[in-house]
Amino acid sequence: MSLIASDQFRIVVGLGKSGMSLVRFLANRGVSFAVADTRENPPELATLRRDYPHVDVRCGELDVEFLCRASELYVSPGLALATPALQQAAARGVTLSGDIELFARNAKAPIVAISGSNAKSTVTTLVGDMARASGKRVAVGGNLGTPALDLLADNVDLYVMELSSFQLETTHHLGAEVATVLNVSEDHMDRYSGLPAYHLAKHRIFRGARQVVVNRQDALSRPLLTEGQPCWTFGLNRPDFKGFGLIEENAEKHLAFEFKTLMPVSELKIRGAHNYANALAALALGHAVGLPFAAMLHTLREFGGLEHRCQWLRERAGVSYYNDSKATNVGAALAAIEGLGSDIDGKLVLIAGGDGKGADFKPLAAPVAAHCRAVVLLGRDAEQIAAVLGDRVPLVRVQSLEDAVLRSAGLAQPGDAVLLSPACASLDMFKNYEERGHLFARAVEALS
Ligand code: UMA
Ligand code: ADP
Repeated sequence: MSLIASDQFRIVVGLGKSGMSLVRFLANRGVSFAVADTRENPPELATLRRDYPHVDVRCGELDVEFLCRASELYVSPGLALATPALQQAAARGVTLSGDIELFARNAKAPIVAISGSNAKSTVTTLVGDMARASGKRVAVGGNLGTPALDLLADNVDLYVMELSSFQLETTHHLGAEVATVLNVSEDHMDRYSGLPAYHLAKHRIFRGARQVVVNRQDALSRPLLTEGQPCWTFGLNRPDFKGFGLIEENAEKHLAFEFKTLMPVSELKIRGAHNYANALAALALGHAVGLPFAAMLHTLREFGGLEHRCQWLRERAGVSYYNDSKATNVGAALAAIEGLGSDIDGKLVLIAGGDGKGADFKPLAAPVAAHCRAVVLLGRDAEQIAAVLGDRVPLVRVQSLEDAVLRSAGLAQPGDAVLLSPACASLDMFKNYEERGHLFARAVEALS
C-alpha cells in the first residue's frame, strides 16, 4: 500500500531518468501531479507526452507560484537545492523531497545503501552479485543504472542501492538495513560550498540505519552521530573485532575477517590496493545482511571489474593501455595512479583533463612525479592541472583524445602503461564518461 495521500498535489521537478520514474510511480498510484523542468526540451519530454498526455508540463524558468501549488516537490538530483525558486517554495512551506525518499517510504525489503566519493558502482555491483550468488532476489540500482522507484516490487528480498550526495540531499529518512560512506574526497565542488557541506550531504545516508559499515582508514566515513547500531569496519590494515582487512600469511596478502584469513588477494581478478578495499567493503556489507562467505568469496573470484574503471584494453609494443574514464574526480585518479603505478614495472603515461568541477588538483602533483613518465593534457581545465604539475614531468597539450593516444603511444616505453584517468568530468568535450571511454578504446584499438 502506498503511503502517499492521493488528495494532495505534487510536482516532479526535472524530467530526466529519475523524473520519469517518479511520473510512472505517481501515475500508477493515482496521485495528482504536474512536471516542471528548467530545460526547454528535457530528455523524457516525448515519452511523457506519449504515455501521459494529460500531465501538465512546464518547461523553462521555474515559476515559484506554480511550484507553491504543491505540498511536496520531488526534485531531480541534477538540480541544486540552492536554486532560488526551490528555496522560495521551501520558505513558503513546500516540502523538498526526491525519488529516494519516496523509494524508502515504499520499499518493503531491507536496503543496503552505498555512498562515497569513489568506488560506489564497483561495490554496489559486487554486493548485488554476492546477493544473487546467495540465492536472494535482489534489485540493484539508484545512481547506478535503474532509478530507485523502477526497482520497487513485491518479490524483492534485498535492495542494493548506490546513492549520490545529490540524491541524499532530498532524502529525509532512509532507514537502511546497512549504510556506508565508502570514502570522502573532494568532488562536485561546483555544487557545494566546500568539503564540509558535501560531507554532510553524504552522511544523510545513515539516518535510521540499523547497521553501519565504516572505512577504518578514512575518518570522514564514520557517522557523526551513532545510535549504538552494530558497526562493521573495513580497511587495508589488520582487522580487529567486527573488522574486515588484510592479513599477511605465507608471504602473501589475504582478505580477512577479524582474526581469520578468507582468501589470498591474488585470487581476485580486480587489481590494485583500492580494489582490495572495495572487496573488503563488499564483504562487510554482505556479512551485515547475512550473506554466506562461500557465495561472497565465489563472487570475488569471478568479478572482472566494470568497464571504464581501470579497465585493461590491450598491450602494444610492450605497453599496456587502461581505460579509467570513470575517474571524474581527483580522488579516483589518485587511486588509479598510485594503484597501477606501483603494480607495473615501468612508468605511466597519464592522459588527464576535462571539466574539473572546481576541484583542487594539487594532490596530483606528488603521485604524478613518482609514477608518471609524462602527462598528456586535454580539455577545458588542462591548464589548471598543468599549473600544479609544473616541471615535475614533461607535459604535452593536445586537442583531441585521438591525438592524446597517438602522443602517449610515442612517449611510452616497453613496460609502461598508458592510463586515461582524467581527474575531471567529461562534459566539456563528450556526452558522458562512457563516450569518452569508448572513444579512447577505439583510438587505442586503431593504433597500428
Ligand atoms: N537539469 C536541468 N534542469 C532541470 C533538471 C535537470 O538543467 O530541471 C540538468 C542538470 O544539469 C542535471 C542534468 O540535467 O545535472 C541531469 O538531470 P536529470 O534530472 O535529467 O538526471 P537523471 O536522468 O534523472 O539522472 C539522475 C542522476 N543524474 C545526476 O545526478 C546528475 C543519474 O546519475 C542517475 O543515474 C539517475 O538520476 C537515476 O537515478 C548520473 C550522475 O552523473 C549517473 N550522477 C552523479 C555522479 O555519479 O557523479 C551524482
Ligand atoms: P563511483 O560510482 O563512486 O564513481 P566507481 O566504482 O565507478 O565509483 O569507480 C570510479 C572511479 O574510482 C574509478 O576511476 C576507479 O578507478 C576509482 N576507484 C575505485 N575504487 C576506489 C577506491 N577504493 N578509492 C578511490 N578510488 C577508487
